[in-house]
Amino acid sequence: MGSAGTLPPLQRLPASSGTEKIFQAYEEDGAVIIEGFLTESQVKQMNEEITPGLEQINPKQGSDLAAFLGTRTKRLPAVPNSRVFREEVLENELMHSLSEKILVEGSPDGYHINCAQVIALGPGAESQPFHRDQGLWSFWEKFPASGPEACINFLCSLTPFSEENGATRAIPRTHKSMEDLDYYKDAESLPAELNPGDALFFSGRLIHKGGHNKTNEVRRALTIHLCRNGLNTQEAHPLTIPREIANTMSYRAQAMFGFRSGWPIHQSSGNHFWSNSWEEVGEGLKLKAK
Ligand code: AKG
Repeated sequence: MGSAGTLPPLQRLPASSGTEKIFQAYEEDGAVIIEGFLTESQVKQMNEEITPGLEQINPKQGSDLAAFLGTRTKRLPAVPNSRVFREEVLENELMHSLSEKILVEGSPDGYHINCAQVIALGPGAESQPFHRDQGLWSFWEKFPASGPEACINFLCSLTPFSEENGATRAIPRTHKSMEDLDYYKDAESLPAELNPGDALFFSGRLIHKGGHNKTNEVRRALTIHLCRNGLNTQEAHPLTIPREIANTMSYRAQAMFGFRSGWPIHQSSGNHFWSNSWEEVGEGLKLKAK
């Protein structure tokens, strides 16, 4: 395994570089920093909106899952807690064009959100173990690295990310091999140092982890983790997001959380999955869309 000195640096591209250049960097390294993925005002508003919710929750304790999630780390669902997330961040066209390019091979494929949450890494939070996000669906780990992508992650910074405060750590190019995770136990990695609004965009195959927060600050991230339709999601969104909130969202945003039969809409194959007797599920539910 390469050392930090020999690892290729994480490429940084402004959001304005567009889908093709960002896709190319993602293909090369499995991860790329997208500068200015969120606007300054989105970051400011989101920070204001999530603060009361974060104050009311505590990190999980007392299980292997809690240890993985971080016993000093708070995780807050974004949809019910942030209007700017629902109305603006979810409409990010760069995020949708990359998702479509990577997660949709053809009709009737689609993509949706596995989880969208704020990750607030408290002072002293320990580093996570290295992992691949696709490991959520253990069978996907049996596919070769050349196979289709299960999921992708836009991990956005809501506060500055530094090596000291627990920036996400990544091992570039590990999306190209399917070594057992043990192989990376003591491997060198790079911190994704981000300004608020930047995103670390990475493959579900990339080896990464949340870093160790050695400071007294809280490091806040927003993870938008998207996966292929057909993969069950971590969060039971349509059962947990109140209908009144879903009614305020666009059709595409509703589809991201299972309130619609699918996205993108495939005219020829119709409502192939997650339907109501072949009808679009939101129609049957008389769901409004903005
Ligand atoms: C995870 O929880 O799966 C992560 O990779 C979190 C990364 C981070 O918080 O930097």
